[in-house]
Amino acid sequence: MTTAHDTRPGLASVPTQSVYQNRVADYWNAEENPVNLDLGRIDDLYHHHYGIGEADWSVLDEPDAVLRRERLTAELHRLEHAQAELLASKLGPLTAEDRVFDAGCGRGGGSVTAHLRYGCGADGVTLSTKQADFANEQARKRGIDGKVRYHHRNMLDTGFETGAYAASWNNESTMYVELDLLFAEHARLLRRGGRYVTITGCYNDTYGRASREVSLINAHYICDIHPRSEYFRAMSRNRLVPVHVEDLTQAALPYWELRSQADHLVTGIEETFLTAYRNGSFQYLMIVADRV
Ligand code: SAH
Ligand code: GPP
Ligand code: MG
Repeated sequence: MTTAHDTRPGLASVPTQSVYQNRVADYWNAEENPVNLDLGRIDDLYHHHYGIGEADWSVLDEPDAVLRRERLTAELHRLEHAQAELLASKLGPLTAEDRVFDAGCGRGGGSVTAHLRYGCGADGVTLSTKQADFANEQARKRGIDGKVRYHHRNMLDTGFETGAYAASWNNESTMYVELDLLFAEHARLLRRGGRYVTITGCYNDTYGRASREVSLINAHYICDIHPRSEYFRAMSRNRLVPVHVEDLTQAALPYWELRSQADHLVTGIEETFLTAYRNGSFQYLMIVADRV
């Protein structure tokens, strides 16, 4: 038996998962895309999100085929890491005594990024046992497993201690859950004055309902992208007050343009993202909020 507040890895009792959540777990337990593993191997920061910022297009002109592949891989990783740093920069100021909560942590790169920046402790949760084990092994290799821990748990019902966290985030993981349940759990975990950040893809309800491209992205990842308006409605119902909102759609385009040229890394979803961003039906959005 373990207690509901036990935050040590491997000891959590995981609540019964829904059929949908089992399917999401299966996806992440099986996932081994080179676009994620080859990038992560460069510096052992494994990200499952996209990149932002201007790209170094000169990598495409590299005449040596092997070097061209390497440079493309490194450039995509640089852009993905820039996204992680942008999110982490909005969590603080934080001290080494603070704890942060990484909701839908993937292979763990986001929590490592936050820890390296602030020295803070971190708890990440994922539905995938394989991801949690992988991320804990990475933390052990870095010698930060005393501060950064990953758990096989549901982010809607973590069992972690109420008010124990100075900051929390979802980096491209909100599209797997009901926002009211998600924000209720963040509001419970965050102390008053705590900071919440999300970077996410949402559909633009100026355009109407979800476009064909948004539906294709949902099918590809087994997720359910929310409309932009729903974020603000659900936050205001759950004591989360936005202090900064930034549309990162334009900043996301170079990453997808470059990725679509990387024959050794493409997964087939690249053109769909480019079309969705360009036709305005889909937005890459960052929301920073205070827990009041
Ligand atoms: N935030 C990470 C990973 C994003 S991928 C990064 O930026 O690298 C989406 C992640 O959400 C996966 O790890 C998946 O397991 C997780 N996830 C989806 N639904 C979840 C749920 N209900 N509880 C916990 N994790 C969940
Ligand atoms: C990123 O993960 C993708 C998601 C978490 C789901 C959808 C996100 C949206 C913004 C809609 P990844 O890095 O594993 O994807 P890929 O394998 O395509 O690089
Ligand atoms: Mg990826």
